[in-house]
Amino acid sequence: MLVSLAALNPKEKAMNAPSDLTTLAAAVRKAVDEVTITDIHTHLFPPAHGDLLLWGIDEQLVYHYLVAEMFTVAPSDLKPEAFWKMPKARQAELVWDQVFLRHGGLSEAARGVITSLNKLGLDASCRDLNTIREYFNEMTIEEYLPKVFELANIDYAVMTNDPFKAEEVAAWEAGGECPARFKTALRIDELILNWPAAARVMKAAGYETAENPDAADEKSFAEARRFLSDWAKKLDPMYLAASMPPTFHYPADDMPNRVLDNVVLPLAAELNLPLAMMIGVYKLVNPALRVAGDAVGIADMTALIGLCRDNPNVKFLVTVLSRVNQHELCVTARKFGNLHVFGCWWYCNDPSIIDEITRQRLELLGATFTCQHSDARVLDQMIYKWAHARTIIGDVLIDKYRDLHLAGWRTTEDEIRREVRGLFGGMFEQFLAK
Ligand code: RAT
Ligand code: ZN
Repeated sequence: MLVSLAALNPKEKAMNAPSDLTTLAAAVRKAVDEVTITDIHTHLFPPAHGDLLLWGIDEQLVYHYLVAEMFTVAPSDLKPEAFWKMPKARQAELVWDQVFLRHGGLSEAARGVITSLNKLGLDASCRDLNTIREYFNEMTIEEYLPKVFELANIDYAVMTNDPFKAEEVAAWEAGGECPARFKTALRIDELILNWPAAARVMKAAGYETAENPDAADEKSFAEARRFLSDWAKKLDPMYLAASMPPTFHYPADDMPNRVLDNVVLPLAAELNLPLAMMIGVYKLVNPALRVAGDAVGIADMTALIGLCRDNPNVKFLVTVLSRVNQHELCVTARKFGNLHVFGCWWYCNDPSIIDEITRQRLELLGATFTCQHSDARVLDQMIYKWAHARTIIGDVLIDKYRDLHLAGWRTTEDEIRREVRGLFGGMFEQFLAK
């Protein structure tokens, strides 16, 4: 007769746990390989949003991570201004030539393209971009979208939906279906960091917001709350989100703080919507590179302490860009139950850093955080970002379960699967439900 593990008492459970390190490691690897992932932060869009949803080999090659890399080796007569004017196919060819053919494709972003092609069944070793393009030319998004989600084994991906971007607003206004595979997040960088521009957008949409920060009074803030709340009704977002510069301080006497205190935080509390903050980006340090021109800086983590402490009724989802800030982030999360740590963001999404950060987080927080998000801008990237993440995070977890086993604890396969799902999306959902 089959005995359900759930029906066993704790001692019986432990007796059913893997008893040697090889079986334990195999159970952890299997759990990580098979877990269904919730991708909590991406830049993808529903197919109904047309060109906003990027996919295919040329889009993969012009990913800003690779464009920045290409410019580190491109001939000096290739100027960014000229590059941006080229057709996308030509830009992609330049990246293929410079990054892969001439310089070996060793970076994480370059390897990622190869992993995605490989998992799709394509042979990148042919080195012929046109042959690879044929596969995508024959593909429709209706076929491709489910294929990618299935290959990556993702239940749903959270988008980044910016009500301050005209093209995104137009796409929502045009209606069209949003598949259940996509959930929304309301992006509000502009509101927090560039009040005059945000006020102009809100005003044009019929809200009475004064552009001049000095003239922004309670009326303007109430209108901004109404704007956000109307968008929240329209999109039903999972959270509000913004990326912040390393120079962000809280509390402080500046406009971002006034907007946070008068608009964002009260609304987040009222709607029980977490505020996702991605902290540590210096935008456009090299403006000519456009979206590829952002850099990293060490942030003031007392700002996060202030936010969590002074706003106990608001939940914060936080990731930081600087490797230096990772340890402080973990310690802060140990102090505040309204803070959930997620992802190895952007310049931290590299195997060596994911390995280090994930170990540190497990050691300080246990399996209570969200270990990764893809940040995919191109649909195909979900394939490699998650394939690579599964491998590294699996390696780390095998070590951590081994250490625990050697200390004398016995973990069942059910428990391993529970914790792994928690790390790959379950804890995020639990935090949201808090
Ligand atoms: O990681 C990235 O692709 C960045 O360009 C940003 O999009 C960042 O993730 C963000 O959401 O601001
Ligand atoms: Zn992002």
